[in-house]
Amino acid sequence: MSHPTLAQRLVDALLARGAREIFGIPGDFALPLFREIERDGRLPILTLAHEPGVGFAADATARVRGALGVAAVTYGAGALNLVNAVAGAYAERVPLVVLSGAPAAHEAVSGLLLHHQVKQLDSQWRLYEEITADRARLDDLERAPQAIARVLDTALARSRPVYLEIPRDLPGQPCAAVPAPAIRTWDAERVAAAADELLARLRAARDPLLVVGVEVRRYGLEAKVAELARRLGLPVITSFMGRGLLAEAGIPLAGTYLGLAGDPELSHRVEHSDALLLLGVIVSDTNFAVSAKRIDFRHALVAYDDEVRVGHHVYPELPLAALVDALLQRCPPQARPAVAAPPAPPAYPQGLAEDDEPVAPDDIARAINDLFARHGPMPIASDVGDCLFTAMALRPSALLAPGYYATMGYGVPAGLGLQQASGQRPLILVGDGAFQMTGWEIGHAARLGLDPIVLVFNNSGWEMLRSFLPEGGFHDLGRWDFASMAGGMGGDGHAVKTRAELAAALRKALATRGRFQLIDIRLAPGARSQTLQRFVAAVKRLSMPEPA
Ligand code: TPP
Repeated sequence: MSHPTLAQRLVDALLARGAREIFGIPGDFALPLFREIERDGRLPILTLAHEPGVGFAADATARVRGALGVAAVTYGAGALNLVNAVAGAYAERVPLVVLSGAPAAHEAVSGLLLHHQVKQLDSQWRLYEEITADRARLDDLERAPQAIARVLDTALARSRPVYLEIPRDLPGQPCAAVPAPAIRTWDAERVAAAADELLARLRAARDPLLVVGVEVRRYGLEAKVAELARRLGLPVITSFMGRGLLAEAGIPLAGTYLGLAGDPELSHRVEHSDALLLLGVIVSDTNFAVSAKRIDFRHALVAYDDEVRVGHHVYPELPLAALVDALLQRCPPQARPAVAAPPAPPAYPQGLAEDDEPVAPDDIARAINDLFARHGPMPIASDVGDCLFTAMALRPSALLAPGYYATMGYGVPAGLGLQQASGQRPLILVGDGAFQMTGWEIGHAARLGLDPIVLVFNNSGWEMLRSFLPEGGFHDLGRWDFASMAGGMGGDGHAVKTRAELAAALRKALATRGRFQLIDIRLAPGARSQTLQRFVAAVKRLSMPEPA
């Protein structure tokens, strides 16, 4: 029997850490790696058109499963095309593994410039240093198993992307086994002290609230955090980035904190809480800056990035999972009523008037809420633009979106990754501008056995930017007929102008399985969601305050 190869050992290690497929695009430096992985047969390779799509799709699988997502690319042109997606994964805490082919050692010493080389042979390595939590070059078969284990374990422990470079002469070489996934350890006394202090602060508070953020999902803690909220009687709010969290946890959710762009009552509660517990929340401008009264983080109880902060006390190297377990151990299982009245649950718009009026973004929210009411919620992947603000008016359902790093182009490929990882048919919300970036990836849906429903918010321009700077003529994109393109890519297109047409197209799309459905919603010029309008007004107010 032949000895397992480096590629097989890598596949073993990825499988052991939850990866179930690889999204990728090969090139000559990566062909041996692709060949060996395909021969091995355990991790399917799903190819797409363009590396940004590969990165976003793999990122989505990691977000859905709370496990490693994998993107495989070639050296130089491939890996550098992937940089933006990896940067987004870094910013938004996604354990995305980049496998890049690379020149063999003997090629590196030839003295010639190699194709795809930028400045130095290691220019790519140095670029990736900035956007990954750990890296290894697997150029030494003796050391490769330890290096693979270390790098992959770092991705999971820190929930950040990592980078593995594989010289093209080595994937088929024999290699020893990779160590099993590391079990994380922590200082039990430190965890106990942090949990005791947090609980004391929460119990003494007049109006404690819990805000949940992306780490809760990344570390697979949704059920435990929901149980904690129940036991402590804490009202639960999501951050903008954390929208969609706990949607299926069976506890009431008080909505999403959006500062001045959101529900005024909810914003007031959050901003005046005397014990605001932030679990796994990225403390960023999109999550918090658009607020009239900035949250005073000295009084917040913050657990994020392996650190717990209670006032001026900082507990380092303390994983969120350990903290949540310690808090649960200290709280009796019976649920407690909320200390103060929980904020009123948000009123989600519904009941679309199916008439001949032109469609506005809030009508899309209404139509989707009606659909959810009839058929149950569907998971959603959203791009950046008014579609994401519109998503804030949807009933709670799982949502993937780059709400903090805010890269365009995420929605369509992430929707493919979302269906691949969850097995559930998703809705994809995307603007026409973002669709022009990566929308073509939808043409791969049929080959990959996927059939998402894509809603294109077609307003013929970069409307979100236009709302910030109305006079720019450069926002115009012209009217593209996306509905007509769908057929040529293996799906069905529906052009929609009125509310009645929108409702009918959604019903038809839902009833048609096996082909992607694209609803090309021709929005009236200047039509924007209420949330976007409030967001823009708030940003303008805060960045250009009235003179005193
Ligand atoms: N390039 C990338 C990769 N990401 C970005 N966020 C931007 C540029 C800047 N940007 C933010 S929103 C936006 C642009 C260009 C316009 C989005 O247009 P569209 O997708 O049509 O959505 P709309 O704003 O019309 O709702």
